[in-house]
Amino acid sequence: MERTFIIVKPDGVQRNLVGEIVGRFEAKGFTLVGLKMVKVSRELAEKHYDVHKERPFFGSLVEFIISAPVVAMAWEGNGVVAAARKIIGATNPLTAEPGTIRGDYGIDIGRNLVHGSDAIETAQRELALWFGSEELVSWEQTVKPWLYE
Ligand code: DAT
Ligand code: MG
Repeated sequence: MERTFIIVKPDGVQRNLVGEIVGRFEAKGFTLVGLKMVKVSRELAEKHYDVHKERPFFGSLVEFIISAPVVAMAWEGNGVVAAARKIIGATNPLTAEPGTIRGDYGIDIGRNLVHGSDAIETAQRELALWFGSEELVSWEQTVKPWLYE
């Protein structure tokens, strides 16, 4: 089953939106298979955002993600990678649709609350970077017949 990697960024934790953000994915029906609070090291931040290292905002992005704790999560379900990106909304919260996390709670592109993997291969890379295999829990959600035909 497909998995994706989600982070509640420092602004989401500081603004007490962890429950709200976790709740969006829970309510959709996806299965939580990993969850931990992390004070991110500079090394991990730079690896996570490696794809952006030539961008002008790379420095501020790294400083931001290490500035306060984050909540890292793994979610499982059919089509979860693309669906989670829709739940999160567009990168810039000002143009993100209302009803998305960023559209409902953010203003600034540098304070956009959530990270979500952008493709299945990215999710695999990010999950391996952030979680040990023993930290990811495979379990059978008993409600599954009521979510999947
Ligand atoms: P996303 O988080 O929607 O996948 P991304 O991968 O393009 O967006 O960029 C990673 C993060 O970098 C993004 O969440 C916020 C920041 N960022 C992106 N574009 C930016 C820009 N033009 N100016 C400042 N920060 C930016
Ligand atoms: Mg991205």
